[in-house]
Amino acid sequence: MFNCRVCNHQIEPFMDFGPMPIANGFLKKEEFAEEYFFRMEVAFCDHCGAFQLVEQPDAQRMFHENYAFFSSLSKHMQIHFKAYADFVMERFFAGRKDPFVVELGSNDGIMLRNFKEAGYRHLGVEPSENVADVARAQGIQTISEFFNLELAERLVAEYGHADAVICANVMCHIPDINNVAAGMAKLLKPDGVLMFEDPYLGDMIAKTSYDQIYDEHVYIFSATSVSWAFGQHGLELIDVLPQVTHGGSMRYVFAPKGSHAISPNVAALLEKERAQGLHKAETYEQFRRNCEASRTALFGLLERLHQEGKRVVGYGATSKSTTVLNYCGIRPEHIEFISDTTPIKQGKYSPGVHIPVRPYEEFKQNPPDYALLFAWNHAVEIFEKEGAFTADGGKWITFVPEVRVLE
Ligand code: DWN
Ligand code: ZN
Repeated sequence: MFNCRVCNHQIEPFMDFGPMPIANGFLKKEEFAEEYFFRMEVAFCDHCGAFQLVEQPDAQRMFHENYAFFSSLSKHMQIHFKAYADFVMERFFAGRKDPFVVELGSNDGIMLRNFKEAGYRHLGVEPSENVADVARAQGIQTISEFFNLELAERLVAEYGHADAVICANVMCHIPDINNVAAGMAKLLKPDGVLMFEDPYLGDMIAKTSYDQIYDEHVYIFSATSVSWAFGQHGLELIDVLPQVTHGGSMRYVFAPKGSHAISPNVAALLEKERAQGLHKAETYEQFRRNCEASRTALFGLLERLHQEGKRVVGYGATSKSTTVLNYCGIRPEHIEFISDTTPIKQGKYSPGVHIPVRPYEEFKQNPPDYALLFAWNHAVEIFEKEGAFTADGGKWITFVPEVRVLE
């Protein structure tokens, strides 16, 4: 038993992924002996609807001066964040006098650069110094701190209240959601808006995309769970907008209660979540069985290809791949290397199972028989540029929504 992180009710974990390393903790050989592991179990709270990790490593172990994820490496994500920024400016900034936007977890400035270019007052809050430095180098105002109620009070004193507080792929990383929600409510103007988007529970359940679960993702949200959590802090859900990013995400828009009209999208999504059974323990039991079947199928396929002497290379050393590799018991003999375009990951080894990560050029120069698509959420962008691999007889292995070789 443990206490729900959101509402404090006693809940029982329903699934144990076993010992897991830090998902973005790509490491050197000499660091193998010291590698940190935690027990990754997940629980669903039938009181507030929160799907959550039972244990999460300390934030400093995950987000630090060597954080290995740079948002701007994906062209499609650059386009996505421009559209997100346009949505905020067009729908909420029109007619406002000198609006001020604060982004939490602003990474390398991929979203805020759009506000900067449009001449709006902006501030990024990004705890990982190395990615924040990339933003600062482009003139995007960024501070490197963890956001909480105390920081919100300091920001109000220094910059005034915000017209919009925005984030993407950040809220689901923050365990003390109550403190952060209180801080966001404090930072907002009485008619301000708060919005965030994160991987969506409904998609994860429907696609058995269990690789969304790793140390950094302490929650996988639904409209039901976020409206409960933020409702405790005087905020109400005024709109929801599904996104294709990260394999199926949801953008939630909140505002101080009574300050904005509520879109009919909200009631429709809450109803859809009930119809999907997101409020029922049985749904999560079935999800666990689906994950186990997916694990058996992927391991079986890689084992067979290994015995047949085929070369398999991983495509994209994602955080998500750490869950897949460790949960499925995949070993270096199954996967020759993982190709990735991020310089800080190259020359290192994947967390836990220690498969080498190599520059993309090695994939191009010596294409394998099979590419295991760990970055499946970027499939459209990747298939666009890998036509030659497929044309030359290369095959793709995917595991979402089911394990299969794409012909
Ligand atoms: O929530 C999070 C999301 C936003 O980003 C974080 N917790 C960490 C991270 O998760 P991820 O590592 O699973 O994200 P991606 O975007 O799926 O990672 C893609 C990886 O693949 C990057 O390392 C870059 C690489 N890549 C590549 O080598 N070639 C990506 C593309 C599109 C490519 O063509
Ligand atoms: Zn709860």
